[in-house]
Amino acid sequence: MSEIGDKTVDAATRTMLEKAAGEGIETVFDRAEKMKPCPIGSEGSCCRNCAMGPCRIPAPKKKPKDPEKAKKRMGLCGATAETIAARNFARMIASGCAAHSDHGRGVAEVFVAAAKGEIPGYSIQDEQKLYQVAMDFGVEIGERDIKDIAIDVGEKALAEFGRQEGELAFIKRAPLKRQEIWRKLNIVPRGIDREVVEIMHRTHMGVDQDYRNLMLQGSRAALADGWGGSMVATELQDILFGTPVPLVSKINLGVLKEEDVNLIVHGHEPLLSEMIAAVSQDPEMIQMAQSVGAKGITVAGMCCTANEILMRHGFPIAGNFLQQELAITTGAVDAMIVDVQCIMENLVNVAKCYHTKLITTSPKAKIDGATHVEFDEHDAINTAKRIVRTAIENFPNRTSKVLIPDERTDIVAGFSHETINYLLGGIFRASYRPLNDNIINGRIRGIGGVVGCNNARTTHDSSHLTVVKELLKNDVIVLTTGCNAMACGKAGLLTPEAASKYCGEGLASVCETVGIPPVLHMGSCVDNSRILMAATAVVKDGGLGDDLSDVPAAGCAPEWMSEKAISIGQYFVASGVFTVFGVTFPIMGSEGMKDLLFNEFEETLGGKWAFEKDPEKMAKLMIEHIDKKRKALGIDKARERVLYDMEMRQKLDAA
Ligand code: SF4
Ligand code: MSK
Repeated sequence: MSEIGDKTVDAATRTMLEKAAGEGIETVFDRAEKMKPCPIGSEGSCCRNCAMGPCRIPAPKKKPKDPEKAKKRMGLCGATAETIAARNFARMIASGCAAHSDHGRGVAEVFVAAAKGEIPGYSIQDEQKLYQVAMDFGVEIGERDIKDIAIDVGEKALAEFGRQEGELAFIKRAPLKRQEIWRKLNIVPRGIDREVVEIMHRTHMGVDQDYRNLMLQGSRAALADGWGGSMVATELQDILFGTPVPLVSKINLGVLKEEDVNLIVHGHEPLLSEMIAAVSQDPEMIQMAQSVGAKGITVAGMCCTANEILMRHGFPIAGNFLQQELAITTGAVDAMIVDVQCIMENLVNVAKCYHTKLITTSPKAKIDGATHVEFDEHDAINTAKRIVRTAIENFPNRTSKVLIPDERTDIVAGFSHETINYLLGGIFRASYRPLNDNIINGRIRGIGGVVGCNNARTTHDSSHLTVVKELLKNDVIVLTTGCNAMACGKAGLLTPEAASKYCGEGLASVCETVGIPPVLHMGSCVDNSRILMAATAVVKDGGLGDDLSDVPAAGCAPEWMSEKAISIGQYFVASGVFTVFGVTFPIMGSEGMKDLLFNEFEETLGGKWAFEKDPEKMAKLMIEHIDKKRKALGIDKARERVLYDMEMRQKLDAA
């Protein structure tokens, strides 16, 4: 058995692992020791797409001298290692795209109903963004009533899912050169659902058996995620709940309070959690909590639901993906409310060992043994009240000894790409110009997008922090989302003070001047679309090339685990971004796929993948790529800043 210190670098997680061990609670950390991953499946070499299989064609231990011989490895139908790995990879993209996009569809449905005034509790919060999105969708604005504009925007957004022909509307947000690349390769998504369905068709037994062709469709579906479903989710959520602006909050299990009724909202969608957050502050609810002996009500988030209510309202975060079982182990969680994605089924077993009510809320995501309170958006406030009441009534049932770790760290979050615009350029001249100028003059070396999950196969949060700290030291500003953002938050990297402590001189000076943290928390997994928009704004502001692939930038998911991460990675690569993944990579059994993803893609898509387990090397790869792009732009040597004195000015005037 490995030491607790090898399992996580987070002190609160260590404390809770000790408590869990002492109380006989099994967690994902224990199961990761007992059950090793299947070596054939993890390299993408297992096909079970028909009943003649599963066919397993593990990669040869040594690189074959004759590559033609390697191609002879095949399943019963003759499917090669390339075809099998590509089909599996494409299906991961389809699943990831479907998850993000179904989230987006749910938001769009609520948006239309809210615009029509059919559901109390939801209303338009950001009119400015509504107009912006209306223009993207070609919705007439003129003198029209805001309600009518919103209905049209919602219906246009919904139509993007079932669209059969043409191009998704947000594709036109990308730099023109990027759009041309996509059109030339015929990978512009036609409709979000269509691209997912086509992957499922093409990967059925005996259909598309050319790995390059499969990966073109994989790219099209991934783009349908990043520039489609995810972007729809982010934009409509911003209009409904408000576009994030910087705010302060706290993170880690220490945000729970022993004397309060504690609710944890976990999963991904803000539709219900927004209501729970609002209802928890209702004086009637607080009074009810006090009537059962509690001091008040604490609502904290977990995984990306946490990011959603943090970004817009500053609600605290209890932890990231690998901390979900441990939150219940505190004995202080009166209800954990889950919706969709990244919810471990074992929560139900851990909850049974304590008094915690595990409440599922989505008809799409039930757990055997949990309490199901179906979320009805038409009656959202009452659903939220019912759930908060359940938690309050459960408060007196606490059985075990409560132990809440003392760790809670200050964070600054809420960096939408619009906010970065204002912060850098000012209210009257919002622009990315100062960022571009600082990249050009070398104070900022480049941009690193570091995102993604935790993975129990690697030390919790460790790779996240190593990669980010290496980048900061080398003057690379970091944009973050998801569970990486939380790892950074817990380690104190999401505060302006982190600049002087962790950054190189150039980056520190910029962050200190603007007053921002060197790691900018941009939101949840669907909000990776904000990173696409920020990178696009950099291109459009000029001086750093005319495509996303020209920008000195790189992406990374050091501890990824979900299929959504693969979809995100592929849409970044297909958008021209060099992207490094850690832990494991599911195509390593295929030489052809390795060559395609790690090399050939750079020629066709402008971006490519890399796989590297060592976090220091991950950062090094990113920095090398950033330097390569700086060289191509002719900005590889930091320019001396020329300050004109009076004599020089006079000479210029006379010239
Ligand atoms: Fe085996 Fe081919 Fe069936 Fe896959 S599709 S399980 S490789 S026979
Ligand atoms: S929650 S997808 S573990 S980032 Fe979005 Fe974290 Fe990954 Fe889930």
